[in-house]
Amino acid sequence: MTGLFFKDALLPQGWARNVRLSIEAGRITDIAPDSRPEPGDEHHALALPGLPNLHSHAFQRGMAGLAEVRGSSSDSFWTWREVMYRFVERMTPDDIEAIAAQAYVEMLESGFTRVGEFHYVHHDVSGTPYQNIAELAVRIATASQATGIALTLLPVFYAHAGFGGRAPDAGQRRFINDLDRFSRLMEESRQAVAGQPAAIVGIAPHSLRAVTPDELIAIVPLAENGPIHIHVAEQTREVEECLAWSGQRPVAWLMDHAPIDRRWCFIHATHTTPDELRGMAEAGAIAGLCPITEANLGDGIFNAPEFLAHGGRYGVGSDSNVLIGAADELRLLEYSQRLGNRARNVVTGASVSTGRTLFDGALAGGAQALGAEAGLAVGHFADIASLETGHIAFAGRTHDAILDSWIFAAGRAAVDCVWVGGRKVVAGGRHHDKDKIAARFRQRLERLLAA
Ligand code: NGQ
Ligand code: ZN
Repeated sequence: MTGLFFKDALLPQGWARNVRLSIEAGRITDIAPDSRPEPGDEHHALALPGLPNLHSHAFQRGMAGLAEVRGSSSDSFWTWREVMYRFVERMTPDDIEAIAAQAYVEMLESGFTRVGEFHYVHHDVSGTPYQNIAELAVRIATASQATGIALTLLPVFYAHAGFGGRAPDAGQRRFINDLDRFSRLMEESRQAVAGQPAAIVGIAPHSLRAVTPDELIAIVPLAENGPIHIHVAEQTREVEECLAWSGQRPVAWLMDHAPIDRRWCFIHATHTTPDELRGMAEAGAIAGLCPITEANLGDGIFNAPEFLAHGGRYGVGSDSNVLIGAADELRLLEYSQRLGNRARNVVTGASVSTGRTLFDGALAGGAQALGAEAGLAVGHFADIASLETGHIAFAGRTHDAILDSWIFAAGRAAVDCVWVGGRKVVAGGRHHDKDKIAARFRQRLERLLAA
């Protein structure tokens, strides 16, 4: 049994003082506010629940900063994708494992405790399955286990290059499966995480560009009770192509043709109509927002005011991992709304802290999207981030003002310790295996980029 004692903690019912958490076998077995520390307890200042990162392509951490040169004409999401495909062509399983571990260390150090890995690079460089068809899922699982981040693995079904079942491009050969091979991949992916008690498996049809309607309906049962994630309406070109193909916009098409419910997470949902947003909100689907990547790729701005007016739920994801940070995603979510709406305190309600609203929203929505529990409660995994209350940004602040100051004025540097499933993986802002994982990442990248 481990005892953790916090001077302040954010519990589901709100802030509490002098909170003693008891942890057994990775789970919280008791929460005692207004208590005293017991001998042997670890003492910390302020506990937050760890945040879920609902959307990651871990391997893309390796190309962060390598797509920031404009081509001869104008650059776009689609030219970025060409650069990304060229990077995918070279990675070995060891590269992918090393890059994923580095990304997961950075997530943990920033206060994320679970990652939704939208995992779509499946095959070798020639497009041939590895001997274990889920070899690269095994590598993702190994990286999550080694770093300690809890994993929601979302094996991706990818079969086509565009609407109407267009044949895949050469650059997509490492992603492609038919239905048979995908169901084997799902079985082996479940095996890959079998040793991790907190792991959850869902599925991810990559996008409406990559699956046909029949394929989409056929794979839904493979999720069993797990989450279902799909990229949707990130780019206006996708909306135009979907309209040309079906007469409907992508979110509207999904609402009409797929069994959308609370298990679903719509990644991006950037280009939507008010009706589409109302449909998503009423179905209980999560909007999976990835503000840093959406800014980096020039996607556009999510219509948060409309979605929130219908009670829509959202979470945040680090997606391309060009920059990894829990506070950073929440900050840019709010800032993009301020810029787009020329207003302040947008993703919030009246007279409440915006930081608190963003945090609570991303915690609940992210947990729902990853099939996980939200918050510090008895029976839940002990997934906790503590803040360094001595950080200058927190001078004179308490409670919600600390959250606001963390998100808007401090960021990663103010994260102190992180526990996942009761295991302390970050102390003093540093992951316990940071140096070794960083050295391996550096070595793999030097080799990859020299080739
Ligand atoms: C991906 N990433 O699968 O990595 C996508 C780009 C696509 C983002 N959408 C590829 N951010 O959508 O075709
Ligand atoms: Zn994505």
